[in-house]
Parts: sequence; structure tokens; C-alpha cells
Amino acid sequence: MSAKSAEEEKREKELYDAIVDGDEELAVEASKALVEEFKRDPRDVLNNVMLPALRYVGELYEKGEYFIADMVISAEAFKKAMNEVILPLFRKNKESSARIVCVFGTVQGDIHDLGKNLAASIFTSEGFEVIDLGTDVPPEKFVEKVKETSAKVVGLSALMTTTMPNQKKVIDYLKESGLRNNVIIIAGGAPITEEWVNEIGADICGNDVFKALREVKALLGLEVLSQTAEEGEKVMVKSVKRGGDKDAAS
Ligand code: B12
Repeated sequence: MSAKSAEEEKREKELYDAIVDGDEELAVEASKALVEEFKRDPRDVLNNVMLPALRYVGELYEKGEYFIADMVISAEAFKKAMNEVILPLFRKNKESSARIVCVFGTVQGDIHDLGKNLAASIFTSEGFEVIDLGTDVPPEKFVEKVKETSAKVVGLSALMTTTMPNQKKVIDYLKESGLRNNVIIIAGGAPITEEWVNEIGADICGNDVFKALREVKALLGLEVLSQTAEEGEKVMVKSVKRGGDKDAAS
């Protein structure tokens, strides 16, 4: 692994600070520079620069140095870089998991949706059909949608210790409705741990969307395919070759 140049480090710091300060324009510019000029993997930029910046924003809020309005503008800067720079790099790969329906939502009492939206975009780009129920979703609504769509995956996002128990409520309700064993359940969100997942009887710990995606695919017996455009190219080449083996020597 090559060492980072001073310019690359400067761009990382710029992106981090842009999110902390809520500077949308700079967040876009710096994230673009990292993925385009420095060829950084978008997952790496997300996990190692953008998410830590928002975590720091949370700490500032906890310490009373930031108010809700500050968290809002930081979230907007994060969202802009995410939507304009990072997400477009995840290639659409519709064929791979087509028609596997996922029902995602943020649980009742919780309005945080950046992680859930990100997960919905990443799963969609991997070919899943994601039904996004939005935020503050009551357990009955999850169950209703699972029933209606024969979903195979349920993603429950919770960002607060106070709303995490509502993930369990959804699982209990799925059990009561006889649907629990038909679905893979992801408990998503920054505060979620493997212990919590076991405690509430979910299947997958979704505190990292990419890890959760790999695990869902493994449970469904699907090949883990592309996650970035560049990797997508490689996988496409591989699958074209494989498909073409029967008919043509290439
Ligand atoms: C931005 C933010 C806000 C924004 C949210 C904007 C939005 N549109 O979401 C606003 C300002 C609105 C907000 C409001 C509040 N917030 Co707030 N917020 C945050 C902050 C700073 C960042 C959260 C975030 O979006 N992170 C980025 C995303 C991408 O990360 P993520 O959600 O974890 O997602 C990743 C994984 O978890 C995973 N994932 C998440 N969901 C799912 C789902 C699936 C299916 C999958 C596969 C994966 C997955 O994928 C992502 C990538 O890997 C956190 C700090 C922190 N440490 O988390 C506080 C934080 C969560 N907020 C907090 C609080 C207290 C509040 C408020 C109650 C404040 C208030 N007094 O009103 C309200 C909540 C009101 C409510 N009823 O929900 C506290 C919660 C404390 C607790 N009890 O646990 C935190 C921890 C701040 C703190 N340290 O005190 N907040």
C-alpha cells in the first residue's frame, strides 16, 4: 500500500472538516478529488473519512458544543457528497439479485435516515428490489409490507439506544404473524452490536452496510458481485466470459 501524499491527506482533512462544518460545496469537491484524482475506493472514503466526521458531530452534540441545527447542516453536507459523488460509483447490477425484495425502514420513534437510505441505494445497485418505508415506521407496517410483497429481507434501522428496542418489536410481530422464518432480518445502525443482534433474534448486524450486504448474499447463496464501478467491470468481464464459454471460445 502506497503512502498518502500531503495533497491527499489535505483532501481527506478537507472532506472531514467540510462535513463537521456543514460545507456542502467543499464536501463534494474534496470527496470528488479523493475518488477521481487519488483513485480512492468510495467505500474507504465513506468508512474512513465521512462516517468518522459524522460521529465526531455526534460527540460535539453530546458535549453541548453543537445544537440540532448544526447536526442538520452536517448531515446535509454528508448527504450531498454521498449522493453526488459516492453513490454514482456503485454500478447498477440489476441482474444479480433481481426480484429479491427487501423491506427497509427506520423503526418507530426514530427519524435518522442517512444510513437506511445509503443501505437502500447500495442494495438497489446490487440488484435487490428495495421497498423503503421511510422513518418512524410502526411494526405493523413492516409486517404488512413483508406479507404483501413476499419480501426475503427486512432491514430495520435504529440510531438511538432508545429506539433499538423497537427493532425487537418488529421481530416479535413477525414471529406472531408466522413470517419470521421467511425473512433474513438485518438490525442496522451505528449502535448495533452482534450481542444485540443475538439478543433480539435478528440475523445480521448492520452497523456496516457492506458487511451486511456480503452476509445477506451469502445467506441467500448469491455470488458476491460488484461493489464499485471498477470492480463491476471486472465482474462483468468474468461473467460474460463464463456465460460465453458454452457458445464461443473467447
Ligand atoms: C445526523 C444526525 C442527526 C440528524 C439526522 C438527519 C437524517 N436525515 O438522518 C438530525 C439532526 C435530524 C438528528 C436528530 C436527532 N438526533 Co441525531 N445524530 C446524527 C448523527 C450526528 C449522525 C447519524 C448518521 O446519520 N450517521 C451516518 C450514517 C450513514 O450512519 P449510520 O446510520 O450508522 O449507517 C451506517 C450503518 O449503521 C449502516 N446502516 C444503518 N441503517 C441501516 C439499515 C440497513 C438495512 C443496513 C443494511 C445498514 C444500515 O449503514 C451505514 C453505513 O455503513 C448521530 C451521531 C452518531 N454517532 O451516530 C446523532 C445521534 C444518533 N443523534 C442523537 C440524538 C439524541 C438525536 C435527537 C433525539 C436530538 C433531539 N434532541 O432532538 C434527534 C432524534 C429525533 C428522533 N426522534 O429520531 C444521539 C442518539 C443518542 C442515543 N440515545 O442513542 C446521537 C448518537 C448523537 C449523540 N452522540 O448524542 N440527528
